[in-house]
Amino acid sequence: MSDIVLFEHPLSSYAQKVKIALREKGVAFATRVPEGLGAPEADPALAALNPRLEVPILVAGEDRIFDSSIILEYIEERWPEPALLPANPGARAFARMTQEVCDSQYEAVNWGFAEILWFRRAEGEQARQIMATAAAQTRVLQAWLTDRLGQADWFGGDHFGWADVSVAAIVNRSVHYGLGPDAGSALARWHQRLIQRPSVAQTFAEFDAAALAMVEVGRAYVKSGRRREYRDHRLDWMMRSGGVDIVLDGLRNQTIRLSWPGQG
Ligand SMILES: N[C@@H](CCC(=O)N[C@@H](CS)C(=O)NCC(=O)O)C(=O)O
Repeated sequence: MSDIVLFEHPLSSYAQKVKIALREKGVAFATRVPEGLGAPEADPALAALNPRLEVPILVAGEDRIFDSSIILEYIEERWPEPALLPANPGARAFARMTQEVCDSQYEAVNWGFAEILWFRRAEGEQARQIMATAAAQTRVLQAWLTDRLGQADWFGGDHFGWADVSVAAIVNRSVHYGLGPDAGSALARWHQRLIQRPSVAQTFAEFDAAALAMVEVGRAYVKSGRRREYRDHRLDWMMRSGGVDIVLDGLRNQTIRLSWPGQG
């Protein structure tokens, strides 16, 4: 049994980021989906690992690390080869800025789309309008990424690296939603190269299997008393993209929780 355990969910873009990095480095690890994720009452076992009650969490011997970006830093420091971060300070900052926008602005758009598609927070015209808003914002973010990619094979230039790991699950999720980059565009060609990598192919296969199940269980998940966390960029996204009443309804009927501390 590996002493490296990743608490995760295969649909989480943050967890996928960590799995791709571990697999690129050839680090053996086990995965667990915490029982208590989204449970009506905070699960003490999960809270002991992360008071925010979020995955991913990496348990490595004595070390317990939450937050995908901090986990990525840990992985790079503990298993330096092959390096994901470039050596040059400017290039390192470039990679981290790409990660930051993917983790905040772009992830929130994908998440909002799933709140409608899988968790059925809206029906009819409102659902159509929120999904159209997400599609328009996806185009803006993909244009930003395309510009950053330029003519290079990878966001890291000649080498697959940190920025590619950070963009991977985020853009792949758009592809899954039918909102992928235009066929033949530099970003679409990057995605084609990306899915050839064994680290990525395995991670995306796990995503695909879970996404298939979600079509069936999304609505039931919310009705079963589980609460989804609305926080930071995600909450902001729902408020500015046509979902103010979704937030208020979810708080009233307890299918939504806000972030720790307070509503844990
Ligand atoms: N900043 C954190 C965000 C992690 C996060 O939001 N995880 C989501 C899954 S994608 C979660 O566990 N949510 C708990 C919930 O909805 O109850 C990271 O980068 O790891």
